[in-house]
Amino acid sequence: MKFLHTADWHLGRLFHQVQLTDDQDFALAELLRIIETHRPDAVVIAGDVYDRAVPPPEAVELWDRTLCRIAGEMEIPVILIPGNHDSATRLGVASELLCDRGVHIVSKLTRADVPIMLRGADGVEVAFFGLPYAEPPQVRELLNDSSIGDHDSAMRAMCDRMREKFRPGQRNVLIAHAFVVGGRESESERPLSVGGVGTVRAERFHGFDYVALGHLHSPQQVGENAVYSGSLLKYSFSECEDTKSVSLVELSAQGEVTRREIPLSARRDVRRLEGELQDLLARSAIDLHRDDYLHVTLTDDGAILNAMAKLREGYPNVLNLERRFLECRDGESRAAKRRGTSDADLFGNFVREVLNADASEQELAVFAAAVPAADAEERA
Ligand SMILES: [Mn+2]
Repeated sequence: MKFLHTADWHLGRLFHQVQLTDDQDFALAELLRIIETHRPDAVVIAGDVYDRAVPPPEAVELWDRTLCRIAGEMEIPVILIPGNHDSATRLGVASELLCDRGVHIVSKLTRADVPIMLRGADGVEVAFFGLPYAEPPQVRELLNDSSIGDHDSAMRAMCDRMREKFRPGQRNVLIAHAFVVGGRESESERPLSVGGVGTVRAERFHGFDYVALGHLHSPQQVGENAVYSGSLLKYSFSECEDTKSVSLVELSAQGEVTRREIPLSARRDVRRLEGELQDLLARSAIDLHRDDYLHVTLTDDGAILNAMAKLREGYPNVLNLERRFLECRDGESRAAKRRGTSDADLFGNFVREVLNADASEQELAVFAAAVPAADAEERA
């Protein structure tokens, strides 16, 4: 049995006010090519198809188109669960009809212990258990078990129920959306619990041959055969160093797991740049990827008027701008550099920077008159 594991598409996401639908379309087109090339027996999506409970129409259209390509045209079964960003009810519309067409949306907790049985081209039969994301009280109510108070105890109870359905010699895969202890976080994940830990322990998954996880956006393994495929795109600047990928998993009749990460490329990368404005603008002229989404740290001293607008002349998609005033440059501290510079000179430099002209006699006089009052106020 060969299946493709992906998660955290977050369709409809805004990144610093930029609508990412075109970027997601680009990445999904590549995902479709990967599926066509490798012809897996199933595609597993471990939650957060959408970024919001009520996604924008473009996001729904992209989901519709992608799902029809995989399950319709390519006739490859798709198994998915809602994550904490999805509305289980909305994502699960018509799920009982769609399973006849190879689209298995496990959106109801009551269906979590009913495995989806699929047979691979190699004849290996696998039970896929989908666990839709749920808050601990929902699990407590479903199981009528007052000992369930957090995500960890809810996961333990749900996995226990699934294990009761294991058949001898059967291979079992769990699909879940959770924060496993020890996993590395990114800035683009929404915490699963307010004021609590929200984590689950990897040993809750014992007995499963593979656990296809969603939630954490960096691809990573967190337990024996418990894996985060990672998100479709970099959704924060904390993910600059990530290589986004999907996992191609092969599960043998004996339960041996072989996994390959297949990298996904992006229409625009998410990067950090640092330097002085003029240097960065000079570099932008020869930067083939000047359309990337950028976080820029400017290290210039002094004021820069309209720094963002100036930067965007070279790099149109600067999304975040930060100023860093270096304490020590050229072996000389700023304070030392400034020492001996009078208030009037500082003001003159500022006016020159902002207006591109020297301060007039009159302006200097107004400034000189205002300084003693400001000094007195500061001392008071
Ligand atoms: Mn997510």
